[in-house]
Amino acid sequence: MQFPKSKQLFEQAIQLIPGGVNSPVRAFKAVGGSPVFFKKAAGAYLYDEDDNRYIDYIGSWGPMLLGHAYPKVIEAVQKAAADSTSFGAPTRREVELAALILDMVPFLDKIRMVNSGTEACMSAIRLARGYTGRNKILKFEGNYHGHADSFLIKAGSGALTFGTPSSPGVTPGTAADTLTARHNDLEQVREICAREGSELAAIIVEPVAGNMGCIPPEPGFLEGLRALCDQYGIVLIFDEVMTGFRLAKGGAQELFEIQADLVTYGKIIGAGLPVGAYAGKAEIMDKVSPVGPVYQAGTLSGNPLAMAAGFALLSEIHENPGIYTELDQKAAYLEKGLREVLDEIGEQYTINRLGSMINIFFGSHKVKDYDTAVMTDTERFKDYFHGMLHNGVYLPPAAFESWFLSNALTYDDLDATIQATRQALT
Ligand code: HOZ
Repeated sequence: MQFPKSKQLFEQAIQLIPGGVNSPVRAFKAVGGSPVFFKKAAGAYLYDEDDNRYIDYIGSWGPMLLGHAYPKVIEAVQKAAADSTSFGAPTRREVELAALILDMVPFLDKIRMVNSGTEACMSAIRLARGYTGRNKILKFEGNYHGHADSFLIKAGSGALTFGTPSSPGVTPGTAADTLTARHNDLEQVREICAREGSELAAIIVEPVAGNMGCIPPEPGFLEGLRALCDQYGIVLIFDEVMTGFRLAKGGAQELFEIQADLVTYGKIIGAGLPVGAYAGKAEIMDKVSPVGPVYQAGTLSGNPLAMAAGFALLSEIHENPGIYTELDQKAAYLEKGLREVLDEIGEQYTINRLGSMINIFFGSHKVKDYDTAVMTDTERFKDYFHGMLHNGVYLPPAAFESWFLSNALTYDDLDATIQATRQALT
């Protein structure tokens, strides 16, 4: 496979954009080489500027649950665009999407649309602080909640990949208000709460971590967080930017039957357009301006294109809940095939999977938190990544990212991925 046009574009891009990219993980720094530039995608396939085709396992980091350029989504966006791309005033589409989400997800009374997952998480902790009158929050090592200052403390995703999990530019004062605990370590959370529980406004967690690879919760972890939040009057926030509508119609709350106080969403509620939202109990949400004193605003919030796209995608899911079984079956098939190949060639590995979130870690130890994720063999992942790329499979260009399957993948695609794995690693 050759990438001359991508290489040329990257050379141009690095003169114009820091690192040549608008989001760090895309730069391929974690895997080496030069990033691929894409020009289009359809269903399960990506096409680069050099007309190479790839089976896609990123799905724009989650939202392409039904595949790229899903016809009903495209039609909805085109129709909405013809009516204007932005109003900065209320529209019917915001009400329709809000109603649909609140209908699909259990335990939510009200929702506020914003423009990204970062904004959603940033607004959710401000709201938790305003609601409780407390300043501190607790997050988990290797969890990534976007790039707002409060979250760039032991963060996952690109921050972890590039060795800057706690970023310069975050003031000591802000950092002091963010406590961290080991993911999946309820005992440590218990100790922190015993010490500082009455000062904690929120505990925020990725219910299935996806930004240090895929890490499902240990039994009792999420339940334990719920109980501690109840005991100490702390707002429990599920960051469902990755898990929302991906693991179940009602996200992690439905899957684990645990009620969070607030949940945050990102790109999937706009079918990949720039959007986010935070939602929860009316008692808390009614503290948001203009009904309450906690301020948050935005001209692009509730953007009509994003609302139309999200409504089309989520309606499709709502009407066809069997999608989750199909996705789970496909992911299970892929997992089984990958295990067979990896065992056959004697590779040391761990596969973590929950529903359509999955990834391979190289190294044989269990991966359940930040420390065990960073112990994995990232050099081996680099070989694997490039081998897969050359065999027409596009994986996340970093070891510490979950893969996301789409229901557009066929069993032939999954077989091709399993075969590519054999070729990439032998
Ligand atoms: N932080 C994202 C993955 N966890 C990557 C965003 C992007 O590069 O689009």
